Amino acid sequence: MTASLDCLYSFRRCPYAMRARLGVWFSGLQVELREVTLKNKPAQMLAISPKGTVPVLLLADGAVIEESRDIMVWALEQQDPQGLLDATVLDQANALIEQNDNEFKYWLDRYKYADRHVEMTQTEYRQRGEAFLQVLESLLESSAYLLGDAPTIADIGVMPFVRQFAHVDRDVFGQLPYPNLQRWLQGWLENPLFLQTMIKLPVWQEGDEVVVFPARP
Ligand SMILES: N[C@@H](CCC(=O)N[C@@H](CS)C(=O)NCC(=O)O)C(=O)O
Repeated sequence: MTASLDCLYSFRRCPYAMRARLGVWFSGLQVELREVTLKNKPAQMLAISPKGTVPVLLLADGAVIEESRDIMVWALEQQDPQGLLDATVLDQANALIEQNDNEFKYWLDRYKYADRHVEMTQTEYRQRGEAFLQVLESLLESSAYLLGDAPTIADIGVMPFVRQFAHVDRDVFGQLPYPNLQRWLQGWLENPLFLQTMIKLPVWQEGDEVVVFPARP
């Protein structure tokens, strides 16, 4: 039965892979999960997606989806029991994900690896990234999630990146004036469903037993 599962190549700590796993989790679907290491990507993954980034989803019919955003949408368009693709806020959700991917990620990388980008100081990089955090903070002032009282694709699409930003220096993040964002992030980090998407797996090798994700009773 598992032979027909769609197959997700993933890397536990990659924020793009996290959002893909969250999309699958919220859809209620199950996939085969293959944990990879970026230093030694499996030939099977590179054969279907030569650009060599994770996540990559190989569908049972042979089609390949190689962008994390498309994987979230693919999963949720099939099944969306919690309404993450809520049509009334979808444009806003897409705009937030675009700002995350095109702008925030740029400053996040420089904040995280400031020693490799000497044009500005780490503090300046952090402050540039905070422009996006301020947008999120103002949204979270009036609701539990970014676009209302329930999670949407915007929450799962940006949360792994905010998490990474916070983890650059947790003390600094804790002192920033974003109490609602901190509450929202903490809620995700403690959420059993998120912990389930962060389960540690051995690196996949041909011939391994299939790992079904998420494991559902
Ligand atoms: N646009 C891609 C970006 C994915 C991406 O850049 N993933 C990183 C890991 S977080 C990666 O695979 N990098 C390749 C490498 O480090 O060799 C997506 O959304 O899926």
